[in-house]
Amino acid sequence: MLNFPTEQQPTARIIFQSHDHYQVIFNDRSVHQATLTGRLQIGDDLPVIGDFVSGQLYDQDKFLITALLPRQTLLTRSSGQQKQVVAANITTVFVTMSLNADFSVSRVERYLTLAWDSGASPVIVLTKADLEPDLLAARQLELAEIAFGVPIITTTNTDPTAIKAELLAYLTPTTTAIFVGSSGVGKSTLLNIVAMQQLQATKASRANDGKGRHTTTARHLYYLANGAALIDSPGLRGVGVASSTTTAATQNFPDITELARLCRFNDCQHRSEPGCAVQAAITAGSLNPKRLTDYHRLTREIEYATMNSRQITAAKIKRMVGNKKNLRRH
Ligand SMILES: Nc1nc2c(ncn2[C@@H]2O[C@H](COP(=O)(O)OP(=O)(O)OP(=O)(O)O)[C@@H](O)[C@H]2O)c(=O)[nH]1
Ligand SMILES: [Mg+2]
Ligand SMILES: [Zn+2]
Repeated sequence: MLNFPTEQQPTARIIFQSHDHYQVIFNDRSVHQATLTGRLQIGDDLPVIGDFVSGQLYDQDKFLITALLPRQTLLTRSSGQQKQVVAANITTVFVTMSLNADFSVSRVERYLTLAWDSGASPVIVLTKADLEPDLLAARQLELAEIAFGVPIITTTNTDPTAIKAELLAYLTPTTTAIFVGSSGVGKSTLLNIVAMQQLQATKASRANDGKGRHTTTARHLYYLANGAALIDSPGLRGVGVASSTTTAATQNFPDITELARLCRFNDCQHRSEPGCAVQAAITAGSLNPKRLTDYHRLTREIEYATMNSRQITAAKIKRMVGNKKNLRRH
């Protein structure tokens, strides 16, 4: 039996969604195709993967979703100006990154922000440790500097026993975890290992640049034997941190917003990201650095205004240490 909320009506959990086609799982682990009632279809809050819903069975095995049950957490990301809902009721976010081509501390930081913002707890998973054994210690250290108590797990697919032990420590019967990270880092590989069956296809990365092939194309939630739920997701192209800062920033800093369109990353924070057009303009003397300082102050204030106290403390510590790290570099 799964840990479902009890309701008057039958309760189910969304394990897959593609446009208006849903799949749900019942407490007895039976899986059904599902659709939304008209009222839900036109509402603001569309059910997403991980949501608990109530409704009715019809036609023997089809499920009509009539209500969305309250969410404990909501994982979102921003894509350009838009906020996208990734999944609901996530308790643990496995921020997955490979030790080789994909390694980026700033990307991990962005994922950690997404996870904290959602109300879930992050765990950093450093994969493919076998590929660059000489780099392992240095990379673990780099991550430890920004992790702040967030656990860091290191995995290699040649040691499934260790992977199971490490990941299952975070996969209790009340957990709903999700793998996030770039394509090809080994998310589906990890899922298959902890589930001890070939649930998801995996594919070798491209030989020339080591980039993934976007093998997984949709999110899918699986229940493990112990009752933990685990979502595999496609590699995300960019990690946008959704926030209400965008509008305010656009209004007050048209010069920076204009330049930002030329930054390499569309979620560039204009701090030390490579290919940052705002930093380049400052270096070239065409933008007064004070503009950027003011811009950062504004975005930080808005961020704080929307954070809870735990997040504010975490953000302050991160900022303090970020500064120290920069000092050391100079
Ligand atoms: N050497 C090595 N290869 C690994 C490891 N983990 C996964 N791989 C390989 O990396 C490739 C990509 O793995 P996937 O699990 O498909 O990656 P993914 O993150 O699910 O990729 P998308 O579905 O595209 O987002 C496969 O060929 C895996 O066998 C590891 O620890 N070491
Ligand atoms: Mg995959
Ligand atoms: Zn930038």
